[in-house]
Amino acid sequence: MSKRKAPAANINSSICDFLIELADFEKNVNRAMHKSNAYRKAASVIGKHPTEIKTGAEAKKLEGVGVKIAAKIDEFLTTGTLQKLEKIRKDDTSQAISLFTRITGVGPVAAKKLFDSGYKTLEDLKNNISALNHHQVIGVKYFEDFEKRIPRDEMEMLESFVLSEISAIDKSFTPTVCGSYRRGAVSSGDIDVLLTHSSYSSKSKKSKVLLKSVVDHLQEVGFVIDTISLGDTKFMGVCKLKTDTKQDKLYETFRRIDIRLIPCDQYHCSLLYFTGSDMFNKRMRAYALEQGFTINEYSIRPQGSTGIAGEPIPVTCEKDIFDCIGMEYLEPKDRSE
Ligand code: DCP
Ligand code: MG
Ligand code: MN
Repeated sequence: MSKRKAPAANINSSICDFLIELADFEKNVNRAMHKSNAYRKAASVIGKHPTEIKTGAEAKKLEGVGVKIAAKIDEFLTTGTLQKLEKIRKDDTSQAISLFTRITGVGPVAAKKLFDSGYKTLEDLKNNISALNHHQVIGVKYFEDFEKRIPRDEMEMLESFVLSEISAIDKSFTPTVCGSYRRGAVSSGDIDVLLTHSSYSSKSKKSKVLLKSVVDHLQEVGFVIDTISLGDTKFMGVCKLKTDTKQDKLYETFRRIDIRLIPCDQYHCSLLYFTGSDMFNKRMRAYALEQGFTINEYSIRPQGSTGIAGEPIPVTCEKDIFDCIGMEYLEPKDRSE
């Protein structure tokens, strides 16, 4: 295997920062997804550019940077700031709506609704939880904790705890921590656990109790603290490690945990999906379609000329899925985009 060089430091990070701030504004406040994606795309291309960009015209040569973004880059490079951003940062409405979208369970539409109903601050929401659904109540309750990234060493402790507790229930469970952690990230936003059971396949009856038995156990041992939602195959909740007396380490922060129960014959496609990143998944799925295959979180299927997908293709590992569509295999750590 070829050794990959560590990614170079982003020499144009100040340009990327303002483009991402604009992307977030367009998405969260204006709900203008096209504009938001355009800013995000430009930020991604510029972030990979190896030399310092000194003019808008220079940026415009890159794919995904158009006239308007080039003009903003010129303004930023000559004045050191952007009028548009200065205005957004001073605008109370934009600031309140942006803040609300940081709450789990609150998207741009709900944020705008809450703002229009007269709520302007987190305090307002905490004092009026009847305006929120259950997911949003949890989001407000743990707002500060959920904003904190989970350092990798804590992710390792969380992984070993969850794995040993689940194997204590039933050795036939296979739990895998996916998401950014499996990609080797130095910190993660939450814990994503993929769960299969050898007796559970897509041909067997849906199990109402399998996932619940795991969640119940994790609750009984004091690890799962709150539930956002629990269905037959998907759990979203809140957890916290107990104090680690051996290492004299205190875990005080509540963390978001997702658990997905997957039929064992769909394990590899789910592992691929749940490992991400979301950008990588989009890219791989688009590539698969070009090659005549449909990939989703359950299966890979040939895409017939009629537009109807065929039967799932059996796979024995993630690499089989890459091979199937003729894409070079990428290790999880190389799947950030
Ligand atoms: N996923 C996806 N598309 C989405 C959301 C999720 O493909 N819209 C997949 C890829 C993600 C995985 O699910 O890697 C887990 O979702 P997370 O939101 O937990 O994302 P990450 O674990 O990658 O990042 P973070 O560290 O922020 O949790
Ligand atoms: Mg995650
Ligand atoms: Mn997640």
